[in-house]
Amino acid sequence: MSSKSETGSNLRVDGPRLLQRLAALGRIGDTGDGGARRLALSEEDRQGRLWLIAEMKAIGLTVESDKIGNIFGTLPGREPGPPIMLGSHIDTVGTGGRYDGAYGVLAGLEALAVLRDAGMTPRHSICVAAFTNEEGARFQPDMMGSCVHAGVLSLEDAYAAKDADGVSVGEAIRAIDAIGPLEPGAIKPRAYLELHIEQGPVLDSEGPTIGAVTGVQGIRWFEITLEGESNHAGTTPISYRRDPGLVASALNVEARTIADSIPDQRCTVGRMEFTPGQINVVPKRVTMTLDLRNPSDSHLDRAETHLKEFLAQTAKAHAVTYSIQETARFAATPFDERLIVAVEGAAKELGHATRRMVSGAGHDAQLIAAIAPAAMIFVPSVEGLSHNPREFTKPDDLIAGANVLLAATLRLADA
Ligand code: HGY
Ligand code: MN
Ligand code: MN
Repeated sequence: MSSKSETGSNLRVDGPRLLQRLAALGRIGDTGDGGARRLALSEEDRQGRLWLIAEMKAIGLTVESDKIGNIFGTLPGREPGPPIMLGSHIDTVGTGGRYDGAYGVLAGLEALAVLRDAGMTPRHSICVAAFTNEEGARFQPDMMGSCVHAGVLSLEDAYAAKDADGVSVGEAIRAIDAIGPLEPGAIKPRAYLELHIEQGPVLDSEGPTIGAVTGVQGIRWFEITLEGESNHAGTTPISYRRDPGLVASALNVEARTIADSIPDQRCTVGRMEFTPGQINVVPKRVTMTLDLRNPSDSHLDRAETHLKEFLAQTAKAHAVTYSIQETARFAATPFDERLIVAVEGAAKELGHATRRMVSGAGHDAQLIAAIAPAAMIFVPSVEGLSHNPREFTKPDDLIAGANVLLAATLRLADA
């Protein structure tokens, strides 16, 4: 590290500048209740992208983007070769907060701004990535941009994914002019570090401030369409009914029963839509989603098998037909031990205790781990809230996490 201060170990982020950028990005797609809504490839996402690119350029980074719209800002190193990559995402769910994703991208940006301000050129290049459609709220699968970057999803299949209105990723990405020239996966990182809010209650309720994340649990998403027969709510005897709403509701209850009976199992029915959705009509159709998660893939297999068998039996008993489409499948993913140790060492250097933990939420790091050593750093989410406008992390914790990211990055950037 050629610089005024040889190791950079005395460097700290500019806290107010980081908080100011977080607030500025949070105003893009501001939902007026403390949250933000920047659904992937929406107008708000377009504005967020343009803002981020301007911030990257203002710091003097080399800015590039690829054909799925992933954005990369790079601080060149003294030596040629693959960069250390930091990053996360700037898209949100529909009722999102201001920290999920944005924090990791902007803390990465802040780390590079600090190096720039200090006149430091790291041995290896350092790049900050903002991956397209991490959330999967509008287009499935989630982590779409990092899936394409890691080569586990083709650009064609990504472009073909459609939202609830039938708009494809290909149409939406063109509409916001977010297609870049780089081929997917063009920037192969030497290592990947992602700073993120925990989005769960562990650090907030038990401490400490810094989580050294050892991996991400497995994820499986399904979209289920159930077909019955619409009929009069008053004249149709129960024995005549073919009610998809009953089967959907029974599946939701069974999902909770399974979650309570398999260790570390989480099941969520996030959406259940009735058609025609009128008070006096037995529903014709129900579309619903199922989100299964577990740190153990074999436990996930058990939950998936059980719920599919339950669905088949219950649908048959009520003469309801159905189709089930898998929209995401990610194996439980361990992170790189050397990087986890670097995170723990960086935190210790800054006087922070750490705890090792598995991530409950999916993250881009889960995919980048397939092509490079990867790890994550967590900071507390107050009350464990996330995917909720009340998502909040204390400024001191945001700054502490960003300093740990900076210190860990400096260790890797000169290794
Ligand atoms: O669903 C997830 O865990 C992530 O927020 N996409
Ligand atoms: Mn996220
Ligand atoms: Mn999220």
